Amino acid sequence: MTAAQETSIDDVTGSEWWRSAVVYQVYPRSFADSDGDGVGDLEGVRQHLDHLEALGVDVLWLSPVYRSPMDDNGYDISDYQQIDPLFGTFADLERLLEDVHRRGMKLVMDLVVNHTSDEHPWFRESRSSRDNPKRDWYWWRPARDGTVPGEPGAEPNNWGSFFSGPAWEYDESTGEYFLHLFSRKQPDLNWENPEVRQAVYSMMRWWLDRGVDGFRMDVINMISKDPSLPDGEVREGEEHGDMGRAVIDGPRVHEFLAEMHREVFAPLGRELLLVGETPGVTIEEARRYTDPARREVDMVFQFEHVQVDRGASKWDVLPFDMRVLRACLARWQDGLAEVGWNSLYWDNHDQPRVVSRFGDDGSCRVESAKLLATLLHLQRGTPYLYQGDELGMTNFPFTSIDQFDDIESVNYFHEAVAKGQAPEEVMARLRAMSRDNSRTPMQWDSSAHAGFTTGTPWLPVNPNHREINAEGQVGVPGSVFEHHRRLVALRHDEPAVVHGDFTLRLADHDQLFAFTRRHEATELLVVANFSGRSARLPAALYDRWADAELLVGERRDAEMLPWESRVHRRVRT
Ligand code: TEU
Repeated sequence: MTAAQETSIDDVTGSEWWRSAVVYQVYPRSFADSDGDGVGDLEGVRQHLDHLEALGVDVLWLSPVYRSPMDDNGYDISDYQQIDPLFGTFADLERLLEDVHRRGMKLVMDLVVNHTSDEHPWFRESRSSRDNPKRDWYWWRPARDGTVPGEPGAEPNNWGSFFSGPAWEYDESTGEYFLHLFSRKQPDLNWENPEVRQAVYSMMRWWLDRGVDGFRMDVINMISKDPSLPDGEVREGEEHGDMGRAVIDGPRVHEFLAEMHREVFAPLGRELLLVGETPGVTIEEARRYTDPARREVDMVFQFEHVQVDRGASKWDVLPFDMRVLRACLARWQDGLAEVGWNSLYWDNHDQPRVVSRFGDDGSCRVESAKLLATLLHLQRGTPYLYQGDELGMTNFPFTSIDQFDDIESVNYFHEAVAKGQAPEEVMARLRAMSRDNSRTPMQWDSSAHAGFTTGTPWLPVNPNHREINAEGQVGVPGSVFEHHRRLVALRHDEPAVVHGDFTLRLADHDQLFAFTRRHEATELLVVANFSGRSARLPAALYDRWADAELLVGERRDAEMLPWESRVHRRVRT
């Protein structure tokens, strides 16, 4: 544990330590393979904790490692209290947890309780017969009146699944449909049923009793559905209705989260990190979820900033406009300034790589990766780094649908081609937006499989790993890695980064993304030339800051180079 880490976590005492923490997300399948089977595992994570410690991060968020048929790579859980053999054993998890704690870091697990796998014993019982005691643990409904069960259009309502097709699956043996917002192997749990909630809470206590330090809660704002399950609006060109408001931030969601906090977390009195993944959440709702006085969660993942370059669906790719992104982020900074707290992220296992998406993954890859890092780490909120962000990893040059693994991408490809769309056009959208872009193996070195495995990687390694890898960056001045390390240290050393209020500057500038953070006598200026052309700093801003201390960046010129970013500090005496 570094001295900086020792002070920082404790300078925000007690239950809100996470305000000065930095979280690192590991997608176990793609991080490091210790047994040569081509798939990452827990021992692989443990063997690379030095990398996280060198970066200075405080928390490791582990995407699911529980027993799963892997229909959605672990987000379909068949046993919450068992480790899937693909990732190792429970002893491996315990060793990892012990090692993480010994290094002064914390471990947050992924909690996937909006749905289970259809191979989970709860669902096996539920589908066994209409009068099984667990029937109401899931959402079962008869076919729509006047239809032939099992026939297209007979689904109880017109909702479409996030992974293409209808959100209902017909079960021949019991003659009813079950709801699945995601894949048909991910049936939704019925949180209206208190037995379901109690079963989930006891499972959470089981993990907390074993020392984990919190949860990232998967699609937690979808657990409360409008019990009337109304049809959704069918947008033009769409086959199915949009479940939207009937499942997102539903009528009892805050009641359920307050109950969970009261029954699971409050009795422990421990310093946990509770982050909710909340697609479609609004600022108003985010304030309700994260207001400490309401005792629900500490922060949420909002999605507006990762939807600025798409239309109604993620595959409806639109040109990226920095000004739209800047305005969106400033809105969330202002919206949660008084109440609540932001989680800050560019990437995760569901998003394409940000340097390819919002930056320049060509000649200015390093500069643009650093700029994106500066803007992420210096906002008000808790930063989340996704494995590979710290190296400036890019999207993968997919050439064939056979290279894809992600159920969302593969289903979309076949659905779109079946609708007559040109395969090459669909491939272009997948190259831009597919989740597999961020799931390619971690690039540890320039060897054959980037040091990820001695076997055959489950997903191809990005050919640019020869240039982009940890071995070539850790300890190397000017690297993207060292830039992230500097920014993490700044959050630990400079209270203004944690507590400072946020004020957007140059709100109408076409190229510059600038804001100040002010805390007590300290003011920070963050200014970034978010474009591939040089940009001149307006005199008013330049004259005021040019001679201030330069915390991040090498240059003080009024002219900013393409993708250049700087952080200045001024302390009023
Ligand atoms: O993601 C929910 C979610 O919002 C994403 O599915 C998103 O809609 C989509 O991927 C954007 O392309 C969570 C998990 O992060 C994701 O990996 C799972 O597939 C999903 O829930 C179901 O558990």
